[in-house]
Amino acid sequence: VKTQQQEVALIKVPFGLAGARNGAELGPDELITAGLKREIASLGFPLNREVRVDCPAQSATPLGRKTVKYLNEVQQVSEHVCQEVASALEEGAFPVVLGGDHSVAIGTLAGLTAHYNNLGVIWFDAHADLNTEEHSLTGNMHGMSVAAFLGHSTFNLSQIKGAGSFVHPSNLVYIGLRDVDDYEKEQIRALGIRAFTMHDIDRMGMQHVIDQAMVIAGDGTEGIHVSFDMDCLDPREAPGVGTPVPGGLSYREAHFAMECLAANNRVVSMELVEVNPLLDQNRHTARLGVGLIASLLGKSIL
Ligand code: EXY
Ligand code: MN
Ligand code: MN
Ligand code: MN
Repeated sequence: VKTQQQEVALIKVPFGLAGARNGAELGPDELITAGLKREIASLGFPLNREVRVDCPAQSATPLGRKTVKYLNEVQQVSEHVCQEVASALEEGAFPVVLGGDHSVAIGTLAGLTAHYNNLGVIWFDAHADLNTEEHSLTGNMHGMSVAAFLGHSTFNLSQIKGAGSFVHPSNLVYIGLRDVDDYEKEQIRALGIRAFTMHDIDRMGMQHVIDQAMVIAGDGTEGIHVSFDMDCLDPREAPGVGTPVPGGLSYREAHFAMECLAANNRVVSMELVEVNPLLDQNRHTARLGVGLIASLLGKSIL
């Protein structure tokens, strides 16, 4: 369990241009309104900083299919997120990055790799986010973040000022996959990435999955980053996401995973993305997100 003295750096990234629908840019404020700071304070963590990364508004970038949308905007936001994450880590804080669509992970990983030479990543998602500019069927960059930090897309960590080296695919683990493009399936096989799909979770249970995930992401690394896309949850639990896919994690499976990760002192940062208040019902998804962050930070039932 993390020491209660460690500071939490809250990094809000109200950026939604790389997603499939409008609304993810409202995610950080929604999570704050749903009580995130109260939860963090009641767990005893002082705030290292609470920053809001300046995010560009919609521009005139062409929106044609197979065109990468908003590349310049993603690059600009990634550099700002990178600086905040790296500076929080220098001060010994635990970054909690609030999206925004999942492209914000590119900046988070840039900042993390600036600090850690070898990093493990546990990626909770219905999707693999492993497309490149040429292979994406939508041009939405939230579906390309993993390719960017592995170094497989043209736009990748090496184009972000201050970023460190690429993450090694053997230290990446997926949990919750159920909507994967053909190209992404080929890549997962070719790179030997460990992926626990919904089928695997059904078969072996979350306890076994999370135990293995911590071993893989922790193997030879200096820390583990948890990237949590709210669409890993079943849409009945988390309706407020831009790209819902039926058949996802239950409330308890997701919380149990976070509780197990909290008990592992290798976790060095977390991000929670793709909360879309415009599609939510009664702030349900944001409240669930707050509960999951609290569980990862060590909140227990008793
Ligand atoms: N694979 C699809 C695409 O590349 O557009 C869907 C990606 C959805 C990505 C969401 C954030 O996880
Ligand atoms: Mn500083
Ligand atoms: Mn995602
Ligand atoms: Mn997703």
